[in-house]
Amino acid sequence: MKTSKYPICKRYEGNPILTGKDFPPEADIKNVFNSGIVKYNNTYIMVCRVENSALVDRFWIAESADGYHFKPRPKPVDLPHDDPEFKEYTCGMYYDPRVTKIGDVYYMVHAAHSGHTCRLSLVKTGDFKKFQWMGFISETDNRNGVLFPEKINGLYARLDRPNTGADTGDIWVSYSPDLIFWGKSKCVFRNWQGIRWAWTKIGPGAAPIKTAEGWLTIFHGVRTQCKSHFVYQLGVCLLDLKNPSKVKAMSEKAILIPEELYELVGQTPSVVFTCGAVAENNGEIKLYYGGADTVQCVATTSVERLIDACYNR
Ligand code: BMA
Repeated sequence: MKTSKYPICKRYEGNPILTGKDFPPEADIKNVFNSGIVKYNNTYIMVCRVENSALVDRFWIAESADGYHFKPRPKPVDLPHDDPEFKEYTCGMYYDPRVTKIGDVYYMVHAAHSGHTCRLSLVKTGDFKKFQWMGFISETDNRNGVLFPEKINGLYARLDRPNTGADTGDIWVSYSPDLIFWGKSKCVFRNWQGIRWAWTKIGPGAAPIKTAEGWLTIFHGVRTQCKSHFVYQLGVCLLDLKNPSKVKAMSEKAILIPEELYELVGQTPSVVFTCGAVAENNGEIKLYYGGADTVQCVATTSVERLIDACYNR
């Protein structure tokens, strides 16, 4: 295997950037991780996944001017807890929001969990003050979905991970004329294709970033270690711009693996998991990720470095 002297991702020395202690004490937040992120009017808006000690999940917005120091708003996002359909399929559990800007609208695909297992659900906002729930956009057994930032061949597009068996799954692409009805689904790649460290399951992470080389796509890959526990790492690939079911290149190596204490120790040990990244105008990428399902972290890399990684340079 070829090796580069440059690390692919550099962890921020102030990690973790958010923990439960940063939220108002009365909210009793224990864990904050796997948050969505987007830049809105020069402010970094993080849609945090937070959990309290009763294991109730909420989305809670935290804002930052520099992408590293975040201040949570006084209250969590108000999603329609009382909508009968929303209630039937969420039982108070919704998580892993992935935010994508399409035109002037910000869409958030997230997992919603109930006795019916997990479905993808869609929320939209124009200003991060009012949120509109648009409905469920998958059947059960699908918990990782992310929208592309623009239509492809006239249709909205998304990557997701329908489970293809007990605790296994591959990355698929689907298309939609209206973001609600999805079809033309194709498998993009399977958990054993191209990478040796993700034989259990793979799923999309951050919204794909458009580059001249293709859609730069950061994903998670999971392996079952010693038959007992999952290890979650992050990988990167380039998908064809016009036909994202085609993988143009993929890094053999993981771009981030659990190594620091805050990634190895927590409510789920050995997990780095991303729901979002910000690509800056100068080519830098801030990659936001959850550590051990407990804390929120960030690392930096660049479009150029990730494209090199995809070609194993
Ligand atoms: C996945 C998701 C993530 C979580 C990860 C590791 O299936 O549920 O929310 O971070 O497992 O536990």
